[in-house]
Amino acid sequence: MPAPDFDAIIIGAGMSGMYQLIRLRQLGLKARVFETGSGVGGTWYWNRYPGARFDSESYSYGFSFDKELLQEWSWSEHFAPQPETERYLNFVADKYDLRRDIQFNSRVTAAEWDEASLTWTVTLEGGAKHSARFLITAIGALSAPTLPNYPGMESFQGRAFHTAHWPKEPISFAGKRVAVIGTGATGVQTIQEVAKDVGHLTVLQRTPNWCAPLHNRKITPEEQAQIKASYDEIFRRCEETFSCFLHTPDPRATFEVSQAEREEFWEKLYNSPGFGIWVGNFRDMLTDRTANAEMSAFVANKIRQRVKDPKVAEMLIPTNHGFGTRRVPLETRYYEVYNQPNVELVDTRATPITEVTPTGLKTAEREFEFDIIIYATGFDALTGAFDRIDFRGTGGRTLKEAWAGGARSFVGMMVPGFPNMFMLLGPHTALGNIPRSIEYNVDWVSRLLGHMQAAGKQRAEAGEKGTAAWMAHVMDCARGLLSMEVDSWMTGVNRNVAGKQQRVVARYTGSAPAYREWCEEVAADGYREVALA
Ligand code: NA7
Repeated sequence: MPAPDFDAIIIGAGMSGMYQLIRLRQLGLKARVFETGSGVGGTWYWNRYPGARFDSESYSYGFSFDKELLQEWSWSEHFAPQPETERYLNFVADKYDLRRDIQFNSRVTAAEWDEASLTWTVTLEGGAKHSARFLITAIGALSAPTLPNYPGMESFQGRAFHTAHWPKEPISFAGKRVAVIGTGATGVQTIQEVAKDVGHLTVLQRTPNWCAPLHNRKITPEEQAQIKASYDEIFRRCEETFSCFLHTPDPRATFEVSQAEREEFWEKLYNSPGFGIWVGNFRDMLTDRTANAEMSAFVANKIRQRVKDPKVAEMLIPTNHGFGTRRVPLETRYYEVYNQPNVELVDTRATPITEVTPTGLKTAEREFEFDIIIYATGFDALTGAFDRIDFRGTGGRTLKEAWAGGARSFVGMMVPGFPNMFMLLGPHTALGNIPRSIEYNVDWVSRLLGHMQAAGKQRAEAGEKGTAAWMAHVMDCARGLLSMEVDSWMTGVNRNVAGKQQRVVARYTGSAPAYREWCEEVAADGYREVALA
């Protein structure tokens, strides 16, 4: 039997694929990364839309595995913009000479397991095939963009972009009539940036989201020195918190304190940088309906104070879900955009978009003319990137078949029936501050591969029993969460995708420490739940 081309194939050269490549090299494994784009960075390569930036503190987001790298790189802002992050990831690629093992402009379309040779064969668009003993998916959790299905979309004569497929050349909005469809985290960042110099902006909003101020600013030289001296502490903090951010729930329950104390706390959170208002709030804010309603009322009043036209303010206040039950977009003068005379907010729930025309689009009541249409319409999240590749495991069974009743995984990283395949950020890994989850996933997979090397094992497959126990834990964690009662990518709903209309337990909602504890027990127990041969 011919030897496979590589020890391991990694799909994707975003942060997961890059770090995994570094770790595989340390194990002495010959690896090849296939990447659709022409550069490294994944999310930070594709999402070059205006205003794209971190909502995690920059210094909590970068790679933590190399102390030298931490000292070499200086973030310029507390929440870095996309161009800087893309530069950072290219800096990392240069430092570790990663590109020699990455094949760019190479989209993986299929991956098939062969039991006789214990190899995966990966097919690229264009037909080239490559084989490896191990297959590692580093394809992202929010990486398969989705568009609406309006009639006439192809007929539009102006320029139209999905935010995740933004062109590399600069786009000018000056004097242009621009539409933004979608008001999630991406739409909000885009809108506040485009509004700065647009001719006229129309925001087409189907569901308003609860947004909160980001409070970004430049990092001063003194802060820079302080940050570089505190990296151990910063990452220790990320390891301890619920979702790996610098913020974590307050131990108090909402009604344990007086109304005055509550207001004061919320005021402080509203005026503090980052995700504290979402993940550093009272511990029952996302589980207790009354507590959540109080918090929502607090934020609704902030919106009313910031938006001059009371009718527009009411349109921007969510009525079908409470604060924090969907991903909270962080903003910088987002609400003030609606005070500009050249900005209009259209409620597409009241008057749905019926078609795109060569010159703009139509709603049930009006016709609009645009030069540019921006689709900030989100992603087929969590499983979408997997659905786009034809994975075939033992007996030729496809991953789609295996997941027909909903995604099933063992600790988010393995799937029974798919031996020697490891998922980084697969369904049911801890999410939160994503690079922290990535580093943990990569380290866990790498340790398992090291264990296999040492034990002379060739084949690893997640067992049914361990998978069932893990999935039961995933389901348990989701019980009682108000977010489970709301449609969003976090509950697996995307109305632009067939088969994604129903809410499911799409992600792991326990804490990152609890996730790691489970995974560590598996490792400490000699990977008993993984069949090694
Ligand atoms: P999201 O959060 O999924 O937001 C997508 C937005 O697009 C949301 O406002 C949708 O409205 C809207 N949308 C989607 N399809 C349509 C159609 N057909 N018509 C009108 N409006 C539509 O994606 P983002 O990119 O903002 O953020 C995803 C994550 O990436 C984010 O949480 C960060 O963690 C990074 P809806 O709410 O469904 O009514």
